Amino acid sequence: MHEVWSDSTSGFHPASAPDYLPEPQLRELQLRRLKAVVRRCYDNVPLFRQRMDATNMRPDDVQSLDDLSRLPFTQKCDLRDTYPFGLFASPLSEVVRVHASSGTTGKPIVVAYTKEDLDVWTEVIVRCFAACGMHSGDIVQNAYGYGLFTGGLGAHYGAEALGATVIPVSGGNTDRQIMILRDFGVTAICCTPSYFIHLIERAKETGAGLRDLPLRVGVFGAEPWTEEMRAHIQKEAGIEAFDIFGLTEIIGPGVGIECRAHNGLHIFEDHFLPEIVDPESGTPRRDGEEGELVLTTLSKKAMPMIRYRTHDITRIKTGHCSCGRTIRRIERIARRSDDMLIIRGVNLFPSQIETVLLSIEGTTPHYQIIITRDKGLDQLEVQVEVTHELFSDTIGGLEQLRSRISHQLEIMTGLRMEVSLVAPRTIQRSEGKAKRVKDLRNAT
Ligand code: DLL
Repeated sequence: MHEVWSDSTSGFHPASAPDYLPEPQLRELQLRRLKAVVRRCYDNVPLFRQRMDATNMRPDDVQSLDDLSRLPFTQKCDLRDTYPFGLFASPLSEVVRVHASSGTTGKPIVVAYTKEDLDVWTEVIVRCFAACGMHSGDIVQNAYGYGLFTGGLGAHYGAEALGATVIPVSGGNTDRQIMILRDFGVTAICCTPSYFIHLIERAKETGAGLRDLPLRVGVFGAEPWTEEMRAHIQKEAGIEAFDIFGLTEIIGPGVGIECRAHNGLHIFEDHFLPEIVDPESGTPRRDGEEGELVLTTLSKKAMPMIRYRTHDITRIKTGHCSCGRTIRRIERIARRSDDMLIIRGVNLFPSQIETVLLSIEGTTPHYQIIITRDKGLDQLEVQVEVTHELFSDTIGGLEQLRSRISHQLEIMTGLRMEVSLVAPRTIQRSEGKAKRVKDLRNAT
């Protein structure tokens, strides 16, 4: 069993959490757990044993945290190839929950939790919420999807354990979300940042401004977002917005979160050991250097992950956080190594486009990138919604805005692209993760 903090209301004392362990103690705990998890995988997961045997490595060869880099990587395709239960390290009789991630093609990937795994998950979500200044007595509207997606149930149990009142509304039904926000005196909301922007917009349309509500905290994640989006959300809703990170393969939400310093995301590294590697060669990179985030679960029982390649690009921040937590931070995740689009030979990340759009007055955070191929040449169109005020402006005014966006995009990306200004509410809203890129190159 993992330690559970005792307190008369929430069962939680933030100051005693492992977030503040002195570094030598934290490293010692990590090494102890790393040795145990490597042994568990070797004894129970045939794929892992084969890979270790192929490099002539035995679990006892893990003697220091530096030995981590000698262990084999795990990739998403390993989960697909062993679908559905091939990477489980516990018998099914001990698995009390499964979740799955839909993925874009083919079969989903399946993950498993024992009772102890669920306790760890609850614990890290409690630590997340505490880092956002949430406490017992908060009223939490949980608008992450419930079901196979990890967002809903993951946040749910953590909020309950914190002693908050949870409203398990799940995603969608925007007008009902706004009604609940208003009528139930909600103080904290959990959803994707793109969905919250949609809530702000819909609330404005119905004349129910969010700024006047008791809502104080937003816990947003599951997709990349930018500082510009944070500024927009905080201004429009009058709340403090936090970035929460996680992935199905590792546990779900709760791998890391920002604290109130908003200077990177603390990783709960007593449970999830982070490394940064070169995305191509897999060679480890030092703290401070950008690369792909690789995570090892240190305490998971049902489905531990050794050196899982996340494809998320970030860096481990150096130096200490002003909040006093000793667990390390990563920089916010703006892109994935497999998100990169190659347009006429130039590398392009959708986040570059978003940064430009959000810095230009008159555009809204709703946009779509459409890629086609014409006579063998890639064509890129960016459709951007403009505000009501601007849309009713003169043709000259709109044209001026269009060429400003086009110019700024070219400076940022080095690519010329077609910009189309579209009427408010034309671009489809998502209730979960936003899908901004339509790559039709193989269809044209
Ligand atoms: O999105 C888990 C989650 C639920 C996280 C709710 C936060 C809140 P997956 O569906 O497996 O799991 O997607 C994981 O989403 O590898 C990142 O590429 C991306 N992602 C998740 N959180 C963030 C974030 C959930 N805060 C994948 N910023 C990850 C940027 C994020 N990208």
